Amino acid sequence: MQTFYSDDHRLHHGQAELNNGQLMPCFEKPSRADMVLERVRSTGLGPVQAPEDFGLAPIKRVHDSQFVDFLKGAWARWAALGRSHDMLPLAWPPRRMPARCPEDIDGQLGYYSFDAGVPMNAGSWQAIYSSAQVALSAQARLATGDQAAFALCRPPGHHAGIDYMGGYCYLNNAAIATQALLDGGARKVAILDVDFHHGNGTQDIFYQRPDVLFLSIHGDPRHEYPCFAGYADERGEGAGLGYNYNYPLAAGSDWTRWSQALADALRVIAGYGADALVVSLGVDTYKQDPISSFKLDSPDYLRMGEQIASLGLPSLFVMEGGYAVEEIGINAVNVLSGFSSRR
Ligand code: OKP
Ligand code: ZN
Repeated sequence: MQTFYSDDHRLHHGQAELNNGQLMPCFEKPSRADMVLERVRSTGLGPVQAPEDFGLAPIKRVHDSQFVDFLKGAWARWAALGRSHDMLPLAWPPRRMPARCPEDIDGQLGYYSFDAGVPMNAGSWQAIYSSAQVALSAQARLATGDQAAFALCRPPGHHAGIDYMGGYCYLNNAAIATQALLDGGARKVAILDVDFHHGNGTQDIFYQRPDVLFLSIHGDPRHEYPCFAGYADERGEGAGLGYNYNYPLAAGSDWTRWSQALADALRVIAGYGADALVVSLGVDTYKQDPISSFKLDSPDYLRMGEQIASLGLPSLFVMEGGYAVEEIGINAVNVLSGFSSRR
């Protein structure tokens, strides 16, 4: 299996985030991707390649054009105010407040986000853009007949919606790649999100569409981030009704419980008749993850990969979360190795 990766991710390095009321160093840090890359190399998973540049057009196929232009130009506007520290949003419209787009950068940061977990520095846009190109490049391997590819994306993407960022995510890499598969001839694509957190952005992007089946296994939003989406009764809307599946699980869920949800999700995917599968691969379900509450262990990720392989679908793995940095490489590559052992 080929891995796509760009060093550009290192240009993005947020200083701080709020966690349980405390300002803390960002959990989403450059060493995460470095550790996964190191494991890809040391296990001999396959060649590592730099991404091609597909430009902004495939990004704007799923994201609002003004939102993308805002992200691209935000740092220059921030810096023009004499600010050199991280850019962060501050205010959001609650119920009944008219959500008109303000004119200044501070107001627009709130307009185009749903939380404050999105620090940006001078190099962030380049990292965000390259992360999307990594996903697009890996997707292109499937389009030319490869059975699998790994997009080692950073920053991650599954919380980013049509016109908003949030939760360490700016552009939705998995959604951009999914749309590119469809534009390249796939008729139907399934997205399986195994990150600990609900993929609210991916759900948002495809909620009204029957050509993308979205399934997410995650911590119950009654108790876990992103707090406002991920309930089992969110089933899609309009033409998309019936093509969205959420599996909220209780804190403490281990492989026995988690794999029951996986089995159901795989059954649904098998019945859908997809031409390809995109996996939003977060490994923050790991027992030692510092911001999550599931109890998966490293060997469980081998089983996860094997069971995903049983679908027999061309599969694109897109890196999302995972914050136990010491084990992130072992766990992520275990999924890929498990998959490869069955194909
Ligand atoms: C991004 B991805 C919990 C804090 C949660 C945001 C988490 C973003 C996760 N105390 N903060 O889905 O891994
Ligand atoms: Zn996560």
